[in-house]
Amino acid sequence: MIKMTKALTAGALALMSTTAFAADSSDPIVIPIHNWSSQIVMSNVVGQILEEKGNNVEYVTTDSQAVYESIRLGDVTMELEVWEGAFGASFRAALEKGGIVDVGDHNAVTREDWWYPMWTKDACPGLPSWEALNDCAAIFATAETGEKGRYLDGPVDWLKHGQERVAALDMDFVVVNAGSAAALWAEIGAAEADKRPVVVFNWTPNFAEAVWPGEFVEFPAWEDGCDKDPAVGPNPDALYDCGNPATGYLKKAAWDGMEAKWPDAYAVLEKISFTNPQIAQMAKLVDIDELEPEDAAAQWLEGNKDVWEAWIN
Ligand code: TMO
Repeated sequence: MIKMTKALTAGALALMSTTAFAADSSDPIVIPIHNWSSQIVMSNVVGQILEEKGNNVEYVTTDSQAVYESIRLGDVTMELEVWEGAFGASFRAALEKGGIVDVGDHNAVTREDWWYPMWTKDACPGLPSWEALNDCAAIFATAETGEKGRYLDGPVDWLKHGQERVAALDMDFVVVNAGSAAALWAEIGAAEADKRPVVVFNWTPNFAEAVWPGEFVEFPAWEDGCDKDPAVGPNPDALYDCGNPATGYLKKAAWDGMEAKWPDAYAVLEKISFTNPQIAQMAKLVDIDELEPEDAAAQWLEGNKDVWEAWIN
């Protein structure tokens, strides 16, 4: 009897290891958290979905560029918001080195660039052209920027290369980096009362589009290589003389060992796909409704069961 049980057990084990029933590792799946709201809420949404499935999840706050190196090395398991404009270069560099995989696109179109609330156009009617913006530079001048216009760029780790663009296109602007995303919203909010012209970094999908109608500045269109080859773009001697992609991707990425270690979770990650309105809603729950990210995620999951239950069954 004992012998038979042993044989059976061995047989069952052999069967398990050669079929698709391998269980996910109980080690925590490490999900990185960055410094803009949709990414923080989406990461909590996906973390809560994976916990619901029985996975262990750990969140770590990381730099949004260095994360691609951490994923490649397996220290971080996935990234849920790879924005083409801000992170395409770091993601491509990590892909070339190996250790990270492209887990596909969200059903979303993204744009990240210089942006103004619509009232700004009253003072600078030639907008959205970047040349018209530059001709209006003086209306964006502050005590801090002297004769030149002030452009409030994103936090440094988003690597928007605002300074390089100003130099490459010979613009009369001073680039100031915001300390946080909240500083961008404060700048727009402060300008709103007296409809003062402002130009700041912004993106879509985001909660901001539902609050302040506005437009992106139209720079020379992005071309592949604009960040690598000076010949690309209107200035033959400079990099970054183009706008960011106007119809950028939003990808998911993972450590290339994830599929073997957490096959079920990886299968869910492959299916996950959020849309522009869903992503804007995630940001709104934090930036307008002022929920904590984990509560925002729980609320989002509660209201969107039809969306995510299909991914886990
Ligand atoms: C990376 N971001 C969405 C803030 O531009």
